[in-house]
Amino acid sequence: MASEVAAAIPEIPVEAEKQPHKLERQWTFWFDNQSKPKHGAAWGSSLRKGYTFDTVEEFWCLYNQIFKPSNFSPNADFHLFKAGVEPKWEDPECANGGKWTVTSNNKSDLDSMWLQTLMALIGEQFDDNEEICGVVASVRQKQDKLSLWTKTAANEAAQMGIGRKWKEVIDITEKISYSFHDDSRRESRAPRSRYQV
Ligand code: MGP
Repeated sequence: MASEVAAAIPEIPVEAEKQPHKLERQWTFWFDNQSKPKHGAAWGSSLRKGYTFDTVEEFWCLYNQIFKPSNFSPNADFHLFKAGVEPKWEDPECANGGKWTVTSNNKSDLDSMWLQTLMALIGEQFDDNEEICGVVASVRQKQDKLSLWTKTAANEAAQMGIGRKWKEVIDITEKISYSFHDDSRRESRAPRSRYQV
């Protein structure tokens, strides 16, 4: 009996077992530690490119060692963006874009929403993957925040689809709002909400 069972199990070549699991594309982690801003420093002067990866194994290693929000200090921002796209309004992929934002009063909610979002991004779970730029986790004293950046703010249908899917991914039912980077550039106050889902 034991030999029949053994015979039924296909032999996996040792080399194949060791192959890392490739992702659809390369992604980059970034961080911005604004906890000690230099006086008069321009926005983005503390933004640093972290690591670029393209395997599941590298992702877990980076996530576990560094990129968990509960490890983050107050006022830090952490980003996961497609490789080649900078987490700035000035980047050509982001320039005409905007962001969905969800706030959180609870550190463990932020941890879990961040992880679910990262997995959905690297697993290419959004129908309109080409519309996605990346995600930012902002750790703040008053209220933490996650923002999902997308490429073509004026494309309402695409943004609504992404917003709905994101709510499913992070498992929330409350309304979330979408703002245009263009409005953020022009208005010093919180930019107005253009779409809600
Ligand atoms: P924000 O994205 O609204 O940050 O930008 P947050 O986290 O809501 O605010 P905080 O006070 O809690 O940190 C806040 C300000 O940062 C903006 O009004 C801009 O002055 C500057 N800023 C933010 N971003 C994302 C950019 C950017 O991409 N480019 C430039 N030039 N400035 C930015």
